[in-house]
Amino acid sequence: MPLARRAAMLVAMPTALITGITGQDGSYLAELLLEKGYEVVGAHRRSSTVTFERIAHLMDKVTMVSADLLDESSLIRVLKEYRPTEVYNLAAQSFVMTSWAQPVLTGEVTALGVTRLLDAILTVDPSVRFYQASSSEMFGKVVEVPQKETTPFYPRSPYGVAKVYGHWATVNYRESYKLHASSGILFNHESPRRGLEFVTRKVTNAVARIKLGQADHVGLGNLDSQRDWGYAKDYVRAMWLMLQQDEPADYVVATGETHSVREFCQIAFGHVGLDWEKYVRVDERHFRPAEVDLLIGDPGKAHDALGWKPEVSFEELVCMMVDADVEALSR
Ligand code: NAP
Ligand code: G4F
Repeated sequence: MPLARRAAMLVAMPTALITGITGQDGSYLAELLLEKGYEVVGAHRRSSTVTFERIAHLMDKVTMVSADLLDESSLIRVLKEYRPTEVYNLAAQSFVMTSWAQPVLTGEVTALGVTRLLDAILTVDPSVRFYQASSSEMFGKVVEVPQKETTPFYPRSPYGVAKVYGHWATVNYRESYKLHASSGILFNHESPRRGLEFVTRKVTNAVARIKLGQADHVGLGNLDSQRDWGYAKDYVRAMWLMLQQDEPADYVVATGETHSVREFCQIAFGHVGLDWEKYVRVDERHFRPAEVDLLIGDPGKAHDALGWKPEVSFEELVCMMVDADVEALSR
Protein backbone atom coordinates (compact mmCIF):
# COMPACT_ATOMS: atom_id res chain seq x y z
CA MET A 1 0.00 0.00 0.00
CA PRO A 2 1.38 3.49 -0.86
CA LEU A 3 2.73 5.38 2.18
CA ALA A 4 0.42 8.38 1.66
CA ARG A 5 -2.64 6.17 1.72
CA ARG A 6 -1.35 4.34 4.79
CA ALA A 7 -0.84 7.68 6.52
CA ALA A 8 -4.37 8.86 5.60
CA MET A 9 -5.75 5.68 7.07
CA LEU A 10 -3.89 6.26 10.30
CA VAL A 11 -5.04 9.89 10.59
CA ALA A 12 -8.80 10.15 10.29
CA MET A 13 -10.60 8.19 7.64
CA PRO A 14 -12.61 5.18 8.79
CA THR A 15 -11.51 2.01 7.05
CA ALA A 16 -13.92 -0.63 5.78
CA LEU A 17 -13.05 -4.10 4.53
CA ILE A 18 -15.38 -5.59 1.90
CA THR A 19 -15.20 -9.28 1.07
CA GLY A 20 -16.79 -10.02 -2.31
CA ILE A 21 -15.90 -6.55 -3.62
CA THR A 22 -15.76 -7.88 -7.20
CA GLY A 23 -19.44 -8.90 -7.05
CA GLN A 24 -22.56 -6.86 -7.81
CA ASP A 25 -23.13 -5.60 -4.26
CA GLY A 26 -19.43 -5.17 -3.51
CA SER A 27 -19.07 -2.70 -6.36
CA TYR A 28 -22.03 -0.55 -5.24
CA LEU A 29 -21.04 -0.69 -1.58
CA ALA A 30 -17.48 0.37 -2.43
CA GLU A 31 -18.87 3.39 -4.32
CA LEU A 32 -21.11 4.33 -1.39
CA LEU A 33 -18.34 4.05 1.21
CA LEU A 34 -15.89 6.04 -0.92
CA GLU A 35 -18.50 8.80 -1.26
CA LYS A 36 -18.80 8.81 2.52
CA GLY A 37 -15.06 9.28 2.94
CA TYR A 38 -14.05 5.75 3.89
CA GLU A 39 -10.77 4.14 3.02
CA VAL A 40 -11.99 0.99 1.27
CA VAL A 41 -10.04 -2.25 1.37
CA GLY A 42 -11.39 -4.89 -1.00
CA ALA A 43 -10.66 -8.57 -0.50
CA HIS A 44 -10.58 -10.70 -3.63
CA ARG A 45 -9.69 -14.33 -4.15
CA ARG A 46 -6.91 -15.29 -6.49
CA SER A 47 -7.96 -16.46 -9.95
CA SER A 48 -6.09 -16.99 -13.21
CA THR A 49 -8.09 -14.27 -14.94
CA VAL A 50 -8.90 -10.84 -13.57
CA THR A 51 -12.46 -10.39 -12.21
CA PHE A 52 -12.32 -6.64 -11.57
CA GLU A 53 -14.79 -5.63 -14.32
CA ARG A 54 -17.41 -4.19 -11.94
CA ILE A 55 -14.87 -2.13 -10.00
CA ALA A 56 -12.56 -1.15 -12.89
CA HIS A 57 -13.61 2.49 -12.40
CA LEU A 58 -12.59 2.36 -8.72
CA MET A 59 -9.18 0.75 -9.01
CA ASP A 60 -7.24 3.91 -8.16
CA LYS A 61 -9.45 4.54 -5.11
CA VAL A 62 -9.64 1.17 -3.35
CA THR A 63 -6.89 -0.99 -1.92
CA MET A 64 -7.19 -4.53 -3.24
CA VAL A 65 -5.88 -7.37 -1.11
CA SER A 66 -5.80 -11.09 -1.70
CA ALA A 67 -7.89 -13.08 0.80
CA ASP A 68 -10.16 -16.08 0.57
CA LEU A 69 -13.01 -17.13 2.85
CA LEU A 70 -11.60 -20.66 2.62
CA ASP A 71 -8.36 -19.55 4.29
CA GLU A 72 -8.68 -18.02 7.76
CA SER A 73 -5.01 -17.08 7.92
CA SER A 74 -5.47 -14.80 4.90
CA LEU A 75 -8.37 -13.05 6.70
CA ILE A 76 -6.35 -12.59 9.89
CA ARG A 77 -3.44 -11.15 7.92
CA VAL A 78 -5.64 -8.59 6.17
CA LEU A 79 -7.39 -7.57 9.39
CA LYS A 80 -4.04 -7.12 11.15
CA GLU A 81 -2.51 -5.12 8.34
CA TYR A 82 -5.40 -2.74 7.55
CA ARG A 83 -7.23 -2.55 10.90
CA PRO A 84 -10.72 -1.87 9.50
CA THR A 85 -13.43 -0.60 11.85
CA GLU A 86 -16.20 -2.08 9.67
CA VAL A 87 -16.22 -5.42 7.85
CA TYR A 88 -18.86 -6.24 5.24
CA ASN A 89 -18.99 -9.94 4.42
CA LEU A 90 -20.48 -10.10 0.93
CA ALA A 91 -18.39 -12.99 -0.39
CA ALA A 92 -20.27 -16.20 -1.13
CA GLN A 93 -20.95 -18.90 -3.67
CA SER A 94 -24.18 -17.03 -4.37
CA PHE A 95 -25.83 -18.83 -7.30
CA VAL A 96 -28.58 -21.12 -5.98
CA MET A 97 -28.54 -23.57 -8.91
CA THR A 98 -24.78 -24.15 -8.52
CA SER A 99 -25.29 -25.04 -4.87
CA TRP A 100 -26.79 -28.40 -5.89
CA ALA A 101 -23.83 -29.11 -8.18
CA GLN A 102 -21.27 -27.95 -5.57
CA PRO A 103 -22.92 -28.37 -2.18
CA VAL A 104 -19.72 -28.89 -0.21
CA LEU A 105 -17.95 -25.88 -1.71
CA THR A 106 -21.09 -23.82 -1.07
CA GLY A 107 -21.03 -24.90 2.57
CA GLU A 108 -17.32 -24.17 2.93
CA VAL A 109 -17.57 -20.64 1.54
CA THR A 110 -21.13 -19.49 2.26
CA ALA A 111 -21.50 -21.14 5.67
CA LEU A 112 -18.12 -21.89 7.28
CA GLY A 113 -16.55 -18.85 5.60
CA VAL A 114 -18.68 -16.69 7.90
CA THR A 115 -17.32 -18.41 11.00
CA ARG A 116 -13.77 -18.08 9.70
CA LEU A 117 -14.25 -14.33 9.30
CA LEU A 118 -16.03 -13.87 12.64
CA ASP A 119 -13.31 -15.86 14.37
CA ALA A 120 -10.60 -13.82 12.66
CA ILE A 121 -12.30 -10.62 13.88
CA LEU A 122 -12.52 -12.00 17.41
CA THR A 123 -8.80 -12.81 17.27
CA VAL A 124 -7.61 -9.49 15.84
CA ASP A 125 -10.08 -6.84 17.02
CA PRO A 126 -13.48 -7.61 18.63
CA SER A 127 -14.48 -3.93 18.38
CA VAL A 128 -14.90 -4.30 14.59
CA ARG A 129 -18.47 -3.83 13.35
CA PHE A 130 -19.55 -6.75 11.16
CA TYR A 131 -22.20 -7.07 8.44
CA GLN A 132 -23.33 -10.50 7.23
CA ALA A 133 -25.04 -10.81 3.83
CA SER A 134 -27.93 -13.07 4.77
CA SER A 135 -30.65 -13.93 2.31
CA SER A 136 -34.40 -14.31 1.82
CA GLU A 137 -33.51 -17.78 0.45
CA MET A 138 -33.41 -18.77 4.13
CA PHE A 139 -37.23 -18.47 4.20
CA GLY A 140 -37.45 -20.96 1.32
CA LYS A 141 -40.77 -22.77 1.54
CA VAL A 142 -42.29 -19.85 3.37
CA VAL A 143 -44.26 -20.42 6.54
CA GLU A 144 -45.52 -16.84 6.74
CA VAL A 145 -46.46 -14.12 4.24
CA PRO A 146 -44.92 -11.56 4.16
CA GLN A 147 -41.62 -12.67 5.65
CA LYS A 148 -40.10 -10.67 8.50
CA GLU A 149 -37.23 -10.95 10.97
CA THR A 150 -39.17 -13.38 13.19
CA THR A 151 -40.38 -15.68 10.39
CA PRO A 152 -38.95 -19.20 10.84
CA PHE A 153 -36.49 -20.41 8.19
CA TYR A 154 -37.19 -23.34 5.83
CA PRO A 155 -34.34 -23.34 3.28
CA ARG A 156 -34.80 -25.23 0.01
CA SER A 157 -31.27 -25.47 -1.41
CA PRO A 158 -27.74 -26.12 -0.16
CA TYR A 159 -27.22 -22.37 -0.64
CA GLY A 160 -30.20 -21.57 1.61
CA VAL A 161 -28.99 -24.05 4.21
CA ALA A 162 -25.50 -22.48 4.15
CA LYS A 163 -26.97 -18.98 4.57
CA VAL A 164 -28.97 -20.13 7.59
CA TYR A 165 -25.70 -21.34 9.15
CA GLY A 166 -24.00 -18.01 8.39
CA HIS A 167 -26.92 -16.10 9.85
CA TRP A 168 -26.95 -18.06 13.10
CA ALA A 169 -23.17 -17.89 13.37
CA THR A 170 -23.49 -14.10 13.22
CA VAL A 171 -26.20 -14.09 15.91
CA ASN A 172 -24.16 -16.50 18.02
CA TYR A 173 -20.95 -14.42 17.90
CA ARG A 174 -23.01 -11.36 18.79
CA GLU A 175 -24.54 -13.12 21.80
CA SER A 176 -21.43 -15.04 22.88
CA TYR A 177 -18.79 -12.34 22.50
CA LYS A 178 -20.83 -9.10 22.29
CA LEU A 179 -19.56 -8.45 18.77
CA HIS A 180 -21.34 -5.63 16.90
CA ALA A 181 -22.48 -8.18 14.30
CA SER A 182 -25.59 -7.54 12.20
CA SER A 183 -27.31 -9.70 9.65
CA GLY A 184 -29.11 -8.16 6.69
CA ILE A 185 -31.78 -10.53 5.38
CA LEU A 186 -31.86 -9.12 1.89
CA PHE A 187 -34.44 -10.07 -0.68
CA ASN A 188 -33.44 -10.32 -4.35
CA HIS A 189 -31.77 -7.17 -5.62
CA GLU A 190 -30.69 -6.58 -9.15
CA SER A 191 -28.95 -4.05 -11.38
CA PRO A 192 -27.15 -3.76 -14.71
CA ARG A 193 -24.17 -5.28 -12.84
CA ARG A 194 -26.08 -8.46 -11.90
CA GLY A 195 -24.38 -11.72 -12.95
CA LEU A 196 -25.62 -13.08 -16.28
CA GLU A 197 -26.75 -16.40 -14.79
CA PHE A 198 -29.45 -14.84 -12.55
CA VAL A 199 -32.90 -14.74 -14.15
CA THR A 200 -33.33 -10.95 -14.31
CA ARG A 201 -30.07 -10.23 -16.09
CA LYS A 202 -30.43 -13.36 -18.22
CA VAL A 203 -33.75 -11.95 -19.46
CA THR A 204 -32.62 -8.34 -19.99
CA ASN A 205 -29.48 -9.51 -21.78
CA ALA A 206 -31.59 -11.77 -24.00
CA VAL A 207 -34.04 -8.93 -24.73
CA ALA A 208 -31.12 -6.80 -25.92
CA ARG A 209 -29.63 -9.59 -28.06
CA ILE A 210 -33.00 -10.40 -29.63
CA LYS A 211 -33.76 -6.73 -30.29
CA LEU A 212 -30.37 -6.31 -31.97
CA GLY A 213 -30.78 -9.47 -34.06
CA GLN A 214 -28.09 -11.43 -32.20
CA ALA A 215 -30.43 -14.14 -30.82
CA ASP A 216 -33.91 -15.46 -31.53
CA HIS A 217 -35.06 -16.85 -28.16
CA VAL A 218 -34.18 -17.43 -24.52
CA GLY A 219 -34.69 -20.66 -22.55
CA LEU A 220 -36.03 -20.22 -19.01
CA GLY A 221 -37.24 -22.47 -16.20
CA ASN A 222 -40.07 -21.79 -13.76
CA LEU A 223 -41.98 -18.71 -14.97
CA ASP A 224 -44.42 -18.84 -12.04
CA SER A 225 -41.89 -18.25 -9.34
CA GLN A 226 -42.35 -14.92 -7.54
CA ARG A 227 -39.69 -12.68 -6.08
CA ASP A 228 -39.49 -9.41 -4.18
CA TRP A 229 -37.04 -7.66 -6.51
CA GLY A 230 -35.33 -4.37 -5.59
CA TYR A 231 -32.40 -2.28 -6.85
CA ALA A 232 -28.94 -3.24 -5.54
CA LYS A 233 -27.80 0.36 -5.11
CA ASP A 234 -30.73 0.99 -2.72
CA TYR A 235 -29.87 -2.16 -0.76
CA VAL A 236 -26.21 -1.40 -0.05
CA ARG A 237 -27.37 1.78 1.71
CA ALA A 238 -29.22 -0.44 4.19
CA MET A 239 -26.03 -2.43 4.86
CA TRP A 240 -24.15 0.72 5.80
CA LEU A 241 -27.01 2.02 7.96
CA MET A 242 -27.02 -1.22 9.98
CA LEU A 243 -23.42 -0.71 11.02
CA GLN A 244 -24.07 2.91 12.09
CA GLN A 245 -26.60 1.85 14.77
CA ASP A 246 -25.60 1.80 18.44
CA GLU A 247 -26.74 -1.80 18.76
CA PRO A 248 -26.32 -4.68 16.30
CA ALA A 249 -29.49 -6.39 15.02
CA ASP A 250 -31.05 -8.30 12.13
CA TYR A 251 -33.11 -6.58 9.45
CA VAL A 252 -35.25 -7.65 6.50
CA VAL A 253 -34.50 -5.49 3.46
CA ALA A 254 -37.16 -5.74 0.77
CA THR A 255 -39.63 -3.69 -1.27
CA GLY A 256 -42.80 -5.36 0.05
CA GLU A 257 -43.94 -6.21 -3.51
CA THR A 258 -43.70 -9.48 -5.36
CA HIS A 259 -43.68 -10.22 -9.09
CA SER A 260 -43.41 -13.39 -11.15
CA VAL A 261 -40.67 -14.26 -13.63
CA ARG A 262 -43.42 -14.12 -16.29
CA GLU A 263 -44.26 -10.52 -15.30
CA PHE A 264 -40.58 -9.61 -15.44
CA CYS A 265 -40.44 -10.97 -19.00
CA GLN A 266 -43.58 -9.08 -20.04
CA ILE A 267 -42.16 -5.73 -18.90
CA ALA A 268 -38.63 -6.36 -20.19
CA PHE A 269 -39.65 -7.44 -23.70
CA GLY A 270 -42.49 -4.89 -23.78
CA HIS A 271 -40.01 -2.08 -23.03
CA VAL A 272 -38.41 -2.57 -26.48
CA GLY A 273 -41.72 -3.28 -28.24
CA LEU A 274 -41.47 -7.10 -28.31
CA ASP A 275 -44.05 -9.73 -27.31
CA TRP A 276 -42.30 -11.95 -24.74
CA GLU A 277 -44.38 -15.02 -25.61
CA LYS A 278 -42.75 -15.20 -29.05
CA TYR A 279 -39.23 -15.42 -27.62
CA VAL A 280 -39.36 -17.21 -24.26
CA ARG A 281 -39.12 -21.02 -24.37
CA VAL A 282 -39.55 -23.10 -21.27
CA ASP A 283 -36.51 -25.33 -20.85
CA GLU A 284 -36.70 -28.13 -18.27
CA ARG A 285 -32.96 -27.88 -17.60
CA HIS A 286 -33.51 -24.64 -15.68
CA PHE A 287 -35.99 -26.11 -13.20
CA ARG A 288 -34.58 -26.68 -9.70
CA PRO A 289 -34.70 -29.85 -7.59
CA ALA A 290 -36.63 -27.84 -4.97
CA GLU A 291 -38.10 -24.42 -5.69
CA VAL A 292 -38.74 -21.31 -3.61
CA ASP A 293 -42.15 -20.38 -5.02
CA LEU A 294 -42.89 -17.07 -3.36
CA LEU A 295 -40.86 -14.42 -1.59
CA ILE A 296 -42.23 -11.13 -0.31
CA GLY A 297 -40.59 -9.23 2.52
CA ASP A 298 -41.88 -6.90 5.19
CA PRO A 299 -39.27 -4.13 5.46
CA GLY A 300 -41.10 -2.40 8.35
CA LYS A 301 -38.23 -2.72 10.82
CA ALA A 302 -35.67 -1.32 8.35
CA HIS A 303 -38.04 1.61 7.63
CA ASP A 304 -38.63 2.39 11.29
CA ALA A 305 -35.20 1.73 12.81
CA LEU A 306 -32.89 2.66 9.94
CA GLY A 307 -35.03 5.17 8.04
CA TRP A 308 -34.41 3.03 4.95
CA LYS A 309 -36.71 2.99 1.93
CA PRO A 310 -36.18 1.70 -1.60
CA GLU A 311 -36.11 4.47 -4.20
CA VAL A 312 -36.34 2.56 -7.49
CA SER A 313 -39.60 0.82 -8.44
CA PHE A 314 -39.86 -2.63 -10.00
CA GLU A 315 -40.75 -1.27 -13.44
CA GLU A 316 -37.94 1.32 -13.31
CA LEU A 317 -35.50 -1.44 -12.38
CA VAL A 318 -36.51 -3.70 -15.27
CA CYS A 319 -36.32 -0.86 -17.79
CA MET A 320 -32.98 0.35 -16.42
CA MET A 321 -31.52 -3.14 -16.88
CA VAL A 322 -32.89 -3.54 -20.40
CA ASP A 323 -31.60 -0.09 -21.43
CA ALA A 324 -28.15 -0.85 -20.02
CA ASP A 325 -27.93 -4.16 -21.89
CA VAL A 326 -29.15 -2.64 -25.17
CA GLU A 327 -26.61 0.15 -24.81
CA ALA A 328 -23.73 -2.18 -23.95
CA LEU A 329 -24.46 -4.57 -26.81
CA SER A 330 -24.98 -1.76 -29.32
CA ARG A 331 -21.48 -0.43 -28.65
P1 NAP B 1 -22.01 -12.00 -6.44
O1 NAP B 1 -22.14 -10.96 -7.49
O2 NAP B 1 -22.13 -13.42 -6.82
O3 NAP B 1 -20.62 -11.78 -5.69
C1 NAP B 1 -20.08 -12.75 -4.83
C2 NAP B 1 -18.67 -12.33 -4.44
O4 NAP B 1 -18.10 -13.33 -3.59
C3 NAP B 1 -17.70 -12.18 -5.63
O5 NAP B 1 -16.89 -11.05 -5.40
C4 NAP B 1 -16.88 -13.46 -5.55
O6 NAP B 1 -15.58 -13.33 -6.10
C5 NAP B 1 -16.77 -13.59 -4.03
N1 NAP B 1 -16.33 -14.92 -3.59
C6 NAP B 1 -16.84 -16.12 -3.94
N2 NAP B 1 -16.17 -17.11 -3.32
C7 NAP B 1 -15.22 -16.53 -2.56
C8 NAP B 1 -14.22 -17.01 -1.68
N3 NAP B 1 -14.02 -18.31 -1.46
N4 NAP B 1 -13.43 -16.11 -1.04
C9 NAP B 1 -13.58 -14.79 -1.25
N5 NAP B 1 -14.49 -14.27 -2.08
C10 NAP B 1 -15.31 -15.13 -2.72
O7 NAP B 1 -23.09 -11.74 -5.27
P2 NAP B 1 -23.95 -10.43 -4.94
O8 NAP B 1 -25.22 -10.49 -5.69
O9 NAP B 1 -23.06 -9.24 -5.02
O10 NAP B 1 -24.34 -10.73 -3.42
C11 NAP B 1 -23.48 -10.34 -2.36
C12 NAP B 1 -23.80 -11.18 -1.13
O11 NAP B 1 -25.16 -11.02 -0.77
C13 NAP B 1 -23.62 -12.69 -1.33
O12 NAP B 1 -23.19 -13.22 -0.09
C14 NAP B 1 -25.02 -13.19 -1.63
O13 NAP B 1 -25.14 -14.55 -1.28
C15 NAP B 1 -25.83 -12.28 -0.74
N6 NAP B 1 -27.20 -12.00 -1.18
C16 NAP B 1 -27.43 -11.54 -2.44
C17 NAP B 1 -28.72 -11.21 -2.83
C18 NAP B 1 -29.01 -10.68 -4.22
O14 NAP B 1 -30.20 -10.70 -4.61
N7 NAP B 1 -28.02 -10.19 -4.95
C19 NAP B 1 -29.78 -11.36 -1.91
C20 NAP B 1 -29.50 -11.81 -0.63
C21 NAP B 1 -28.20 -12.12 -0.26
P3 NAP B 1 -15.30 -13.63 -7.70
O15 NAP B 1 -15.56 -12.32 -8.38
O16 NAP B 1 -13.90 -14.04 -7.68
O17 NAP B 1 -16.27 -14.71 -8.11
O1 G4F C 1 -32.41 -15.13 -10.35
P1 G4F C 1 -32.36 -16.40 -9.57
O2 G4F C 1 -31.31 -17.37 -9.94
O3 G4F C 1 -32.27 -15.95 -8.05
P2 G4F C 1 -32.60 -16.72 -6.67
O4 G4F C 1 -32.53 -18.17 -6.83
O5 G4F C 1 -33.87 -16.15 -6.14
O6 G4F C 1 -31.37 -16.28 -5.77
C1 G4F C 1 -30.92 -14.93 -5.72
O7 G4F C 1 -31.61 -14.24 -4.70
C2 G4F C 1 -31.36 -14.72 -3.36
C3 G4F C 1 -32.22 -13.88 -2.43
O8 G4F C 1 -33.49 -14.47 -2.31
C4 G4F C 1 -29.88 -14.59 -3.09
F1 G4F C 1 -29.64 -14.98 -1.81
C5 G4F C 1 -29.09 -15.43 -4.06
O9 G4F C 1 -27.71 -15.26 -3.82
C6 G4F C 1 -29.41 -14.95 -5.48
O10 G4F C 1 -28.89 -13.64 -5.60
O11 G4F C 1 -33.77 -17.14 -9.67
C7 G4F C 1 -34.98 -16.48 -9.37
C8 G4F C 1 -36.15 -17.36 -9.75
C9 G4F C 1 -36.05 -18.82 -9.26
O12 G4F C 1 -37.28 -19.21 -8.74
C10 G4F C 1 -35.74 -19.63 -10.52
O13 G4F C 1 -36.24 -20.95 -10.49
O14 G4F C 1 -36.20 -17.45 -11.18
C11 G4F C 1 -36.46 -18.78 -11.55
N1 G4F C 1 -35.95 -19.00 -12.91
C12 G4F C 1 -36.73 -19.34 -13.98
N2 G4F C 1 -35.95 -19.52 -15.06
C13 G4F C 1 -34.68 -18.95 -13.32
C14 G4F C 1 -34.67 -19.26 -14.66
N3 G4F C 1 -33.55 -18.65 -12.63
C15 G4F C 1 -32.38 -18.65 -13.35
N4 G4F C 1 -31.25 -18.32 -12.69
N5 G4F C 1 -32.34 -18.99 -14.67
C16 G4F C 1 -33.44 -19.31 -15.38
O15 G4F C 1 -33.38 -19.61 -16.57
